[in-house]
Amino acid sequence: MKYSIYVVQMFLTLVLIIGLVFVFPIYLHAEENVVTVDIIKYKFEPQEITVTPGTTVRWTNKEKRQYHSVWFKQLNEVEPDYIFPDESYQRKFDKAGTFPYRCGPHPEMTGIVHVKK
Ligand SMILES: [Cu+2]
Repeated sequence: MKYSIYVVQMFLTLVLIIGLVFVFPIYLHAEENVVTVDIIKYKFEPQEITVTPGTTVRWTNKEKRQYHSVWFKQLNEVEPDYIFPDESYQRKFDKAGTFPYRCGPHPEMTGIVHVKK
């Protein structure tokens, strides 16, 4: 019985070390290259952005009440969850290209992410 507790302790310590060694740098790295877009007054602001490959784009809903979504419909994706005020949605762009998107509930709200080396 004592032995199994020791094994469990060893395992948990190992998980913790692996977590610190591998997960923490990934988290730091993700914060390195972030471009933000605000969603305010039924607009993506800025509406058009150009980023380098590997950049994470983070959209934050700055409305008082209205929810929106960031939907890359032209990539044949399903619409993601709505972003409510003060919430954000983010996505990493690894490949070069032009990525238009829109808001699900408001088709007139559109934006473009250009990814260029
Ligand atoms: Cu919207």
